Amino acid sequence: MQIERAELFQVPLELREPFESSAGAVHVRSILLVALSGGGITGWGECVAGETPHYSPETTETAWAALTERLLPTIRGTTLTVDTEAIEHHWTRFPGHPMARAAVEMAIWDLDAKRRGVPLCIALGGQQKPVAAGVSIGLQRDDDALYRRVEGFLEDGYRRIKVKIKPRRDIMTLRGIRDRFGNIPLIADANSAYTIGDMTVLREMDDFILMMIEQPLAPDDFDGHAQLQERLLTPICLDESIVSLDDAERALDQGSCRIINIKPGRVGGLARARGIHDLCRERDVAVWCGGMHESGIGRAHNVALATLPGFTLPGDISASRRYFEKDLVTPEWELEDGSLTPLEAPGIGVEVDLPRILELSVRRSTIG
Ligand code: OSB
Ligand code: MG
Repeated sequence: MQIERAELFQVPLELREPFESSAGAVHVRSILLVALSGGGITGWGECVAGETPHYSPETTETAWAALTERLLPTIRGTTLTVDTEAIEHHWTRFPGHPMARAAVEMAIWDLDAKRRGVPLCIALGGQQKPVAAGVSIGLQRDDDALYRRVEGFLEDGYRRIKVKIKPRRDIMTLRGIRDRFGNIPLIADANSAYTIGDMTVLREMDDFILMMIEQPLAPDDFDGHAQLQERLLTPICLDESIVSLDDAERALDQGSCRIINIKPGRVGGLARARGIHDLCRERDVAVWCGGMHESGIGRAHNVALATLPGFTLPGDISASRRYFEKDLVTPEWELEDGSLTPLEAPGIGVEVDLPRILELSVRRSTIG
């Protein structure tokens, strides 16, 4: 069936609290939504590019250009489905822009699953089952503010806490959390704020029995991460470094990490994310689903992906409330027993609030 129409919306959504990492603070998410329609059905995808080129070179602006000038015009009128080979072949004409491409690819997954009448989790090869939710907490004004956040999220039932760290906002903070909250499942995410010269302080973190340290060094520093992993007891988890299946293979071959955070946006879509999952599963390496402050649409894709069997650790998949005053989907994503569960309805399962998206959109492009 043909993809008759492609639409792109830019929807600014204010975060309920600004999110600060070693890369800076985010107040408003400029969410890009892709809607692909054919035969009376619409599939939805979300682009996770940030407002600034900190986490990755892509931004809302580069993604907008890639989508409107190349990706959407060439998708419209095709009969592409999630048959991975044909799509992969299509993408070879458009190198780069993984986050923009992922938004299109996810919309195709949703469209296909809706046509077939199956939930996205099933279409991907997962199960319709709850997935354990963790929460990622940004850098706070001071440690007391952070401890209050940790306490609140533990009360909400989150199964694991992740905190952002950077040089001089690390050892004391982590010790403070351990002193107050005991043995909770805890991750420290550095977003590349350290160098191999920080070996001593990174090794001190072994005292805190973290589940993992996420992305301590620069994204391209596979050797440095391998050296560090050799001297750390704490598993290293890579996020920014893993943009492709080749990156994942290289990281595992070199011993640069023991865990991978998979984000479909970062790696160019759900099929590629699943490919990295499959590789890790073969090698007995645990993976978990990362987050990029998605709306309920991107979250639905992440939740579906996280039902694959290799996602054995809680994801950065939190309830709608954790991020936004009001989400773009109904029902909103809610925590139940520390988990989110994909709905039984076809595709992403949640209903997209189109009137609200139209009302909030600051930019819109229609092709077809
Ligand atoms: O490094 O995992 C990260 C958000 C935006 C960009 C990068 C990261 C994050 C988060 C938040 O940690 C995860 C979430 O709750 O969506
Ligand atoms: Mg990270």
